[in-house]
Amino acid sequence: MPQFPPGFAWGVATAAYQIEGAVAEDGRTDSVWDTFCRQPGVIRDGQTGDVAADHYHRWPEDVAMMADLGISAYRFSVGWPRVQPGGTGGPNPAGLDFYDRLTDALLAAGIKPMPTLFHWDLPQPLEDAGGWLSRDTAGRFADYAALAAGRLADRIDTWITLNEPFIVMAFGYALGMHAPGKALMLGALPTAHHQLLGHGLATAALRASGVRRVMLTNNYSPIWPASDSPGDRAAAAAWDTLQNRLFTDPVIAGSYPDLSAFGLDADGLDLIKDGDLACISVPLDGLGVNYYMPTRVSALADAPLPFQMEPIPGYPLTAFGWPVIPAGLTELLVQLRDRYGDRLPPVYITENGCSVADEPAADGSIDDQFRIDYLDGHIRAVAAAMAAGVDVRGYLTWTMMNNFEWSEGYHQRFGLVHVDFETQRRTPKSSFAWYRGLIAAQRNGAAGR
Ligand code: IFM
Repeated sequence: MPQFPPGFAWGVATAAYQIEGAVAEDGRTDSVWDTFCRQPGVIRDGQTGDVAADHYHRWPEDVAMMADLGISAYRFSVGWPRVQPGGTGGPNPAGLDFYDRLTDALLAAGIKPMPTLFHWDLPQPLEDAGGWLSRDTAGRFADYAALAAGRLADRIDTWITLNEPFIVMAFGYALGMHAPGKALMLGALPTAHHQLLGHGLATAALRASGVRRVMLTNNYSPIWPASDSPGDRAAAAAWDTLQNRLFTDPVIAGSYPDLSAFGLDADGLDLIKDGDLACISVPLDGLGVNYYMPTRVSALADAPLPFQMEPIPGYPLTAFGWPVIPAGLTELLVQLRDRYGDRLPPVYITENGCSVADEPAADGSIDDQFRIDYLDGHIRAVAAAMAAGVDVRGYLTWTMMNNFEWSEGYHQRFGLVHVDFETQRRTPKSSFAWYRGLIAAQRNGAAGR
């Protein structure tokens, strides 16, 4: 393994609804995910995040494990309906207390907290008022950001506004596989602008509260055409626009990409008001990159969306069926640098990981060599991008412990730590020991020797 520069952040990432549980405690009210999970048939086996990994009660044990792992950064998300139930009005002190205690414990363990303000748990009353289809939600998000920073910015210097706004738009509002379960196809596009405006307004609110460093996290994927035909290449370019550019060009370059492949003219959309793009494109201090796999697409004639996904044969598959392609991460990072040049802020890999079936052996141990190989390959891919000149400052794996994987419930196991969801017993897997060893070797300057 190559030696990474001193100060490179090694960490793990999680999200509130996926691990906390305690959905009705201490004043927390419903988010869109609580509502969505109650609908029959939308989540595998009808599972919910009601209890999840019970992190709301077991956080001291979890922070102790993180300290044992040796990480220098922990990306978690603040639960909006915990901190500001209903999404309007004043803060819920008990909700803020939870993140206050967590922050202090992390700092005491020498771990830098990196909160994400929105990892998909929109308060239900805001969804009832239009959710991200409504411009008003952007302003509500900035108010909530100010409440959270008002309590925590004295100890936390780096904040992430949104997690994966593309997935919120695509799965939540266009296809309906995620909360709030709307299937509007291209009618979901306003959620892109409103999330980005929320990012811009929240950035201003965070900085006004004394926050020094603000980031945005997207999930990116190199897009591969299924063939060299002009149709497939155009389809790949269209998907690239939606996933890799729609949420990044406005932030980094101050303008929307060409949306003519969808019969749209972004600049002509009347939802973009004067001053919006200036607000959205205030320079970031870091770009969060989540990477799981490349995407292969072919053309689809006479359809509302001009592409369809194709399988990528010839690679190992995770338990989720996702192809393992570390070189895709190098390709992606180099592409981001080539696309945005000097305007690309320092990059942090804010998620990367895999689902592995992980039943404990008779002696209770869990050998997830598949994950070790996955992490090893992807961390080397980051090193390759850095050798090619991309400024990457950190790597945070997804995820610390098994959790609620959205529509897959508890069936996909992304954690370094196994959780028995009957007893909530935590058991570090072999990947935990491997990652601990890697971090220690990096810290000692012993990697690559
Ligand atoms: O679990 C999710 C996470 O919430 C967002 N990024 C992808 C992960 C794996 O699907």
